[in-house]
Amino acid sequence: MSLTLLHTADWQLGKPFGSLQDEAKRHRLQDQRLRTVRAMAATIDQTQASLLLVAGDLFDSPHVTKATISSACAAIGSLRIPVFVIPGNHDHGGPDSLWEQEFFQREKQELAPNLHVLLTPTPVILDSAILFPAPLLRRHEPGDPTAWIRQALHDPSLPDDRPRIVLAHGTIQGFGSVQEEDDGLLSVANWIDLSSLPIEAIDYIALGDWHGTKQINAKTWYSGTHETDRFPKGETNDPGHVLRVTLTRGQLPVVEKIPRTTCQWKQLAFRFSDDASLDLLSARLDAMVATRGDQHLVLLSLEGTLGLEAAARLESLLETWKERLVRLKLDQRVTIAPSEDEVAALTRRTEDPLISSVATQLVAKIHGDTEEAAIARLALRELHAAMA
Ligand SMILES: [Mn+2]
Repeated sequence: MSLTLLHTADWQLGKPFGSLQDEAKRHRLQDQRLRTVRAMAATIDQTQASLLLVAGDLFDSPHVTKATISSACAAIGSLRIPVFVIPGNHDHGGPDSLWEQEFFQREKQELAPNLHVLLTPTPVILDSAILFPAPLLRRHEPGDPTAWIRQALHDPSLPDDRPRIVLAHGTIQGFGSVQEEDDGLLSVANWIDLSSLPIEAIDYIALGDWHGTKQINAKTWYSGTHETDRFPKGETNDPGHVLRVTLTRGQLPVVEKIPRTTCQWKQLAFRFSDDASLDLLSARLDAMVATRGDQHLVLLSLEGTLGLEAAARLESLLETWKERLVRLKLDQRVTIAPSEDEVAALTRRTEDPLISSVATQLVAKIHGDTEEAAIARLALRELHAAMA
């Protein structure tokens, strides 16, 4: 028998996005994570998936608000297929965890009867598959949470006609998340030792924790987060998808990446070659974002030199984009270098001897790498803008 499922992880619902100052924009990002869960209904229709797996970190923290729990349950309930979840390091299980709390239990029952939280390392036998969950019951699990599966796979009482799926959350690189223990020894937390799993007895390993979508081997994938939540970390990190996985017992999985993210976290590096290149930057941003500033976050790195007039125009351009975008993160390394004409216009103002005198003193200080020189350049830019 063959099974089509969706594999996703790291929703981190309730993520605070504390680095954003504007409250409405923070809510925009928080809300989008939830909307993207609801939008999976369309993916389920298109793919005819009959199961959804969330490989950990559904919530951002074990202490999310009750409102976050309610909206998560409502969104999951709207999906109308069984949703199987393991707790990850952000929303780990264990005594008194959010999963055990009465409020969560009640909301799950009323809003999301299709939600199944797997808190025990034991096989889950479904009509269409067998799940081998590796829930995290504390934030840093010192042992390999999948260790129990090595034996369990060989249990002769398990039906052998349906695909076997491992569901786990953590790192597969031993050096990836080294923790210092109380006794000063270093150990690796939440380390999934893939090489110890009998891969020939498994049909698919659904992993969570790494936010980019990543294939590890023919049967093992990180789905990545459904809704991108950080600026790009290298070319190989590619978040914002859900995976459509088609499984037949004993055959290699067929996996398709389906783009799902709404928010676009983009990076743009730009070097000003002359004052006219400011228009080029403006055009680049327009082309990248168009009228969808409410969906874009841009990490903008600026280098090069600009004259006083162009530097002031850059300031007003950045002011605009700061408002338009959900977030403008700036890496500003532009040097202000007044042109000869600009210097002359400020220092030879016979009608304003005071302005000329101040400008002359500032011009004398603008050269070099010191903080004083940088302040003098900014002061000159402001003086120039005031005289315009
Ligand atoms: Mn995680």
